[in-house]
Amino acid sequence: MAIYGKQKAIATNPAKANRTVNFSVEGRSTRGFSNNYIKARLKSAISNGNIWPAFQPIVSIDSGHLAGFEILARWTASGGRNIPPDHFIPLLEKHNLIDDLTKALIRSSCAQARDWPGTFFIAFNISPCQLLHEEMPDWLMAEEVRAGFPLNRLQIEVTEGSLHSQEETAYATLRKLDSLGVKVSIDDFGTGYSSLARLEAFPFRKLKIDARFVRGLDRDAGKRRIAAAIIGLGQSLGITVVAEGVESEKEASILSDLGCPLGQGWLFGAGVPAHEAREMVDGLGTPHTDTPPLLDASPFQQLHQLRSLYQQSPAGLCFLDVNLRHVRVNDLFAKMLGASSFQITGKTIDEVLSDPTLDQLREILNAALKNDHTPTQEVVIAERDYQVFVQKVVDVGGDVIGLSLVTVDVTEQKHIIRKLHLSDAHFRHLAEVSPTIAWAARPDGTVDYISPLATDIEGEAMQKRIDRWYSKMHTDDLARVRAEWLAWLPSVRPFSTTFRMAQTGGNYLLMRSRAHPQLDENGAVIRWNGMISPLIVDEGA
Ligand code: G
Ligand code: G
Ligand code: MN
Repeated sequence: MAIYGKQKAIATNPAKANRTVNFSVEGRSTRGFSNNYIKARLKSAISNGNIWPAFQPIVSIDSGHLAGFEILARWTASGGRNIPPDHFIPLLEKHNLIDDLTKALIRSSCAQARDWPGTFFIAFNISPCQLLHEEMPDWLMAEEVRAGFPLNRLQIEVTEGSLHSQEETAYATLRKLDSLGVKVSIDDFGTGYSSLARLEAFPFRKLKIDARFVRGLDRDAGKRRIAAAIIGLGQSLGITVVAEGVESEKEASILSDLGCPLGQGWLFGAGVPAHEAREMVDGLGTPHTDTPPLLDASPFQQLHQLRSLYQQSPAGLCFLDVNLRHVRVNDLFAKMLGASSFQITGKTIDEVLSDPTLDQLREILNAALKNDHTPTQEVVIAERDYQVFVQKVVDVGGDVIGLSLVTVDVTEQKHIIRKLHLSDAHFRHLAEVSPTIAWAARPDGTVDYISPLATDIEGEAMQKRIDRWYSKMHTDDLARVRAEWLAWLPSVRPFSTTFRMAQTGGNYLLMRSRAHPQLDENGAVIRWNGMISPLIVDEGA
């Protein structure tokens, strides 16, 4: 993505900014001049190179590699003043000079670009009226051959609106160009008249998304959806898509996520003179082809891939929109609700569930819409246990569009776990009835270790455990045992005593506690190691 930063936006857009200014040529209003005078000035501006080709790069959105250039006519008038194309193009059209401009632009740009390395294309804008002359493809080809630039790297851009009048003639011209290997792009797609009919009427090779759907699409979900739809349309029809007017990294990154292969705009570079374009060729590197492979499957393919994934999944799958309506469910999910997927699709959870499950699920789902991560939930539906994984789904711009649910039937596992719990409780009970506890004491008789019981709290501090043990001893025995023990210490011989230990339920169990002194080489006590066990069991053994 760092590549995007290379070509910094430098240009302003005079054509769009000065739209209300009167037509003017070389700084003077065209009003009051004779047509002949104006035509002569326009003619000389073309022939003496005051109108010149600016090269704007079109790059692969993912890699930043150069795919080609769009040639934009620029008029630098006396004193370095720029006359916007929106002003002079209509004049050239009116005075029948637009073909002269195109020829001059081809001559100049192709002759220069011919020797640059790479296989980048060059695209020219063609005015509507130019398509109405049958011989147009012939002179275009002648200019191209003369300039020595390969015809298959030549492209032309036509706006949708340009095809409105005398369409049959225009289409005949386009078909002829296509048969000569000139790729025809549809420019400013989405702004013109009846775009989809155009796509059907002629096999365009490129589709340029108008900048109005691109600029700010990171902040506007509406633009994003339109851009996504146009990109999907291009993918479905196998037409390369170019996003125009890309100005920020954010826009580029979203376009890339949407699967748009090519981009054009100030982020990648504004229109520049030939010598600067030459540097771009070195700086940006050329991709292998000007049409990167469509790695993102067409929406058509994606749909069918998703469908088969959905159906083959060993888990229940469901996509809910933000109104908690079932947009798509698989058979397993439907089965969980005791219905067919057909019966559930389109319905809200309120329409397919009842309380208390509905209440529980609604709470889980509403929380999931607000939070990024939702813990796994357990839900009981029709006396079966399910684990429900909920994930909020956001579009590439971060807008929440729904929830994805995965459900796993854990009834059998729960059954096994319940059994384990039962046997665990049984074991705990046994351990309590028949405990064998290890303990240890320092040479002075202070007990500083007692082994845990199954019923003990995990991670509990040792002193707490010891205190709890003392609290279980019958109060009458506690003082006696302590006295016996302290009196016994100096003997340095095995110790044995009995006491009553409280059981849950209020009974007492008679226990025996024994201890052995552990001695060092001088016969001094290092530790006392003891064992407590029920007297009955002990005696029986
Ligand atoms: O960058 P810019 O301001 O150049 O473009 C303004 C408009 O002028 C755009 O719609 C562009 O397509 C058009 N334009 C630029 N160069 C040419 C050209 O050589 N021929 C035609 N017909 N239109 C052009
Ligand atoms: O109509 P067409 O797409 O041919 O015109 C291209 C126009 O868009 C030119 O006027 C060109 O200068 C302008 N342009 C190119 N890149 C950008 C951009 O990133 N932002 C804006 N605002 N205009 C751009
Ligand atoms: Mn264009």
